[in-house]
Amino acid sequence: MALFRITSSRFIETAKICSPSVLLRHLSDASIDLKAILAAKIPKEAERIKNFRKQHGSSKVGEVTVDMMYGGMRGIKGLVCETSVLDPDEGIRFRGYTIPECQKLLPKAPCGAEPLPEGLFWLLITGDIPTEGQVKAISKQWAERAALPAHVVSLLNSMPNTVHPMSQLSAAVTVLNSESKFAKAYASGVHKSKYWEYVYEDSMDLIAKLPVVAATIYRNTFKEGSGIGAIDTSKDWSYNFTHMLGYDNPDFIELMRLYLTIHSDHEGGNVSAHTVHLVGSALSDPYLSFAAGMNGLAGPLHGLANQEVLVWLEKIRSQIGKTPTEDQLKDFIWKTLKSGQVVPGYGHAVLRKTDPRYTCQREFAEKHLPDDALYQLVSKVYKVVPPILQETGKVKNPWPNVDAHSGVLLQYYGLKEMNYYTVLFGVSRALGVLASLVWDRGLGLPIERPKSMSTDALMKAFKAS
Ligand code: CMX
Repeated sequence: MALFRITSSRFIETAKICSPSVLLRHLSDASIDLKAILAAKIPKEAERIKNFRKQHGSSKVGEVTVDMMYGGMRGIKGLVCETSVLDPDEGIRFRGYTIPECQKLLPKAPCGAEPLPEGLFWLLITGDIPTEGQVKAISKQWAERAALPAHVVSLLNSMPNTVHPMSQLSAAVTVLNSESKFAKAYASGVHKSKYWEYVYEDSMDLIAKLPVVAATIYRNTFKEGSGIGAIDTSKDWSYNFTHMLGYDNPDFIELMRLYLTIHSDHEGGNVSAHTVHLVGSALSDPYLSFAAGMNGLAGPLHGLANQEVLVWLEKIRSQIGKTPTEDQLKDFIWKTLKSGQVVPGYGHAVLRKTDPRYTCQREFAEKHLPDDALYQLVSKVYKVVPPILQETGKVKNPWPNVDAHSGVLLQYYGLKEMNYYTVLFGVSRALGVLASLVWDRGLGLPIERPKSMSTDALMKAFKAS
């Protein structure tokens, strides 16, 4: 309704002075203005939540047990996240849409088959499936906002290539906060009802700049600092990113569109999403909040698992050979477990079935690289690992997650530097966590501060010792 008001008032104003074709252009200008659309949605949603809290603010959602407190807060429902919901059996839904539904409904590049991540961002931040025009407008904005300030370029160029790409990403994003419009507005005393507008501007800028940062890291670290080329403002985000990395195979660009779409969001409690939300709640600007999230993504139990999977597969190939038998694989997996290590790419804190992000990458492999030897190995591992993890009797989810499949696809297209893989995950994760951050400030969520207890105090509460 509010959106209609914005559109129709502009319509009436311009109706007095414009020809019909100009009127149509004004109408469509309003329909692609993401910030205006959010400006209409945020107060309505804030009002809906206010009324809900008035009625149900003291209703209970669940119980907290002692095991939950010592067990990584698993299962505690203590966060609100609008952008996506993770069902243990079904997997992720982005604003209610499954991955296959997103693949079908979101706009694609000309002649492309995979969704454009710009469309997923629009869906995450507005809740609506975007039109092609809306997605094109986002591609254009991101291309136009992509330039890096000189000090970030010189910081990246001064990094020795022994610094892990995720550390380079985190450092570059941290110092990019010199550009934060939110930090400047806050310092100049902007009213808190306006915070979200500056967080939105920073988020759009940061998403636009991330591929340039990430491609610079890649070319500096692995390709002897051989430049990244220019952004083409008529092309989409993934096209430009893949080209800046130095690749132009159209199938690889399609893979990147899929990759950057499916890694974007996994509801609110995972380490990277939760960290961005938590740090943002202190009103740290989006650059600082996102950098903090990237430091969490860089952990081997979270995003770095995509690197670990490739390291582990390479160990199999070097120790056993390129086509191990099932029995040889079983021995190797048991050896991994008995040496106190995890099988990377398997298991999940919430999922209890094969991750649909794994499945859609498997489908991509079936379509584009069915005979690839490494893909054959990944498929064999998929057959052999789950029964073994089940046999341990302790692993709650023996099935593969997203990280078990992403590396093999990148290897196939020539991006073989496995310690770069988590950076790609990070670029995608920006879409979800920054969409959420805009809403966090739009809804005026307070600083996050759960209560902790000492073991002594807990024991006292239950008269235990
Ligand atoms: N290999 C070996 N052991 C595993 C395992 C795996 N893949 N997954 C779980 N376990 C073990 C746990 O280490 C734990 O052992 P202890 O009781 O000895 O501490 C036990 O099984 C129970 O763990 P769980 O409840 O099943 O799993 P958690 O919720 O604690 O942890 C996760 C989830 C993802 C950290 C874990 O499954 C794991 O370490 N997997 C491998 C790393 C990985 O692929 N991470 C990527 C996840 C997706 C992402 O965030 O990108």
